[in-house]
Amino acid sequence: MTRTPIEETAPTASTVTRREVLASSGQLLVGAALVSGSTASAQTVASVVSSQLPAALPGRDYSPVIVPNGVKLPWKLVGGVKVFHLIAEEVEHEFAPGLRASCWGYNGRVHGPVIEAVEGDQVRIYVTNKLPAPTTVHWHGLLLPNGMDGVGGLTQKAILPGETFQYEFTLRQTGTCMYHSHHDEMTQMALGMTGLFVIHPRKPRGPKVDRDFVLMLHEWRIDPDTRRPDPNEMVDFNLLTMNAKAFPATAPLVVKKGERVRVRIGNLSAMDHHPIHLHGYQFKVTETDGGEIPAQAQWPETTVLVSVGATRTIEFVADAPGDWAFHCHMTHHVMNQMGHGIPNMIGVDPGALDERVRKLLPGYMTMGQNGMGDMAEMGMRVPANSLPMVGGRGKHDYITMGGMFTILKVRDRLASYDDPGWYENPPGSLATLARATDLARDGIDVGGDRQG
Ligand SMILES: [Cu+2]
Repeated sequence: MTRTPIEETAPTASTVTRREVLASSGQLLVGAALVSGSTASAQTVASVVSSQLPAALPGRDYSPVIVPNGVKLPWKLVGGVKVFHLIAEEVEHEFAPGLRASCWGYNGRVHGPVIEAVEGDQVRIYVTNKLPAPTTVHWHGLLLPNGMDGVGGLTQKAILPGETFQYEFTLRQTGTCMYHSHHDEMTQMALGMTGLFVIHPRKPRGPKVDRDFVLMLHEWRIDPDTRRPDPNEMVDFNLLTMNAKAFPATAPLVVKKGERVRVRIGNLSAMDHHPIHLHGYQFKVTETDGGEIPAQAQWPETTVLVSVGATRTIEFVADAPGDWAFHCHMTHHVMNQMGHGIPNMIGVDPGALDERVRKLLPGYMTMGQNGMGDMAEMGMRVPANSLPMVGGRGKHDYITMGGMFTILKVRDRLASYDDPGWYENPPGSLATLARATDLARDGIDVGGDRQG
């Protein structure tokens, strides 16, 4: 379940012929001529001309990113141009076992497959609309000609159902960008029509990164026992996801000790910014969607706020083995569907109420007097097609978080990057019940409570 599928149809280096390189250069020169009109600055022209480069290849020119729970969009090389094909369509998506919904996405995925390319590449992206409604695709954060920007009505006609549009531009930047529908935005993004667009530098810069993960954040309103995300919701989201999965369905980020880790995080939620917190580490914020942050300006953090419509990239060296929580710090964002908008029962003593109600409603039980934590564990029945309010079973106990939560798993040794299971805490490094002898030695009075 946690295996990371990677679709890569990269051609081998030998398939790039001199003819293709020359053809590519020729097209780029045409591109440069087109932008050298009155509105293009000399700088723009210079950067386009300087980007006449053959298509860069994975493994040789860059290390591909890892997409937990996701895939990458396949491409092929035609005349030196990287050709992609996005298909906007209805997608039956599973957020976690127990909850499926009818979403809108791309190429059978929610969110769409990650587009991965390299600075200087020329890309041609076909977009076929198999939805019942018009759509467009906006390339969010990319520097490109205005008519390629994908804003319905403003920069192009909408792509009608059944039509295929063609976008083409040269990548003149590096970093983590996104793509999303820019037609009936509220509906189409709420239904899932977003994706990440990663652009590697032409020449690797800075310390070599060993594990380069991408995560797209999103929020949804899906009422229990319904199958359609509600795009009209503007406040009360009940499903929070990383790469469109809610914990416990989020795949862990598996890393070997000592490896340098990068996590690129994008947020195209409707209304909420997400402060993403990593346990056990200090990381540096190395990029925004505006590009690289110079090393001397990078800021140490343990929580990075990823606002709506933005990406943030963090890096750290994984020097501390363990199972480290990595999650949104908004507490309602680590809950699943059933944990929101219910009456406040904290501290309520139901007295004989349960017994009396059970005469009318067999099996009734007043719940929530001590919070939500114990509710998940008791395995209460939930409505059809819904998730319980909180997480899943961990190594030591129940994990009382769900939603926008995953685990960074750092190990001394790894046979593969598949889920290595739970961390074995070395002796003496696990919080446990305090010993009576230690309490006595340190003069800690716990009142009448018994302690083992
Ligand atoms: Cu959040």
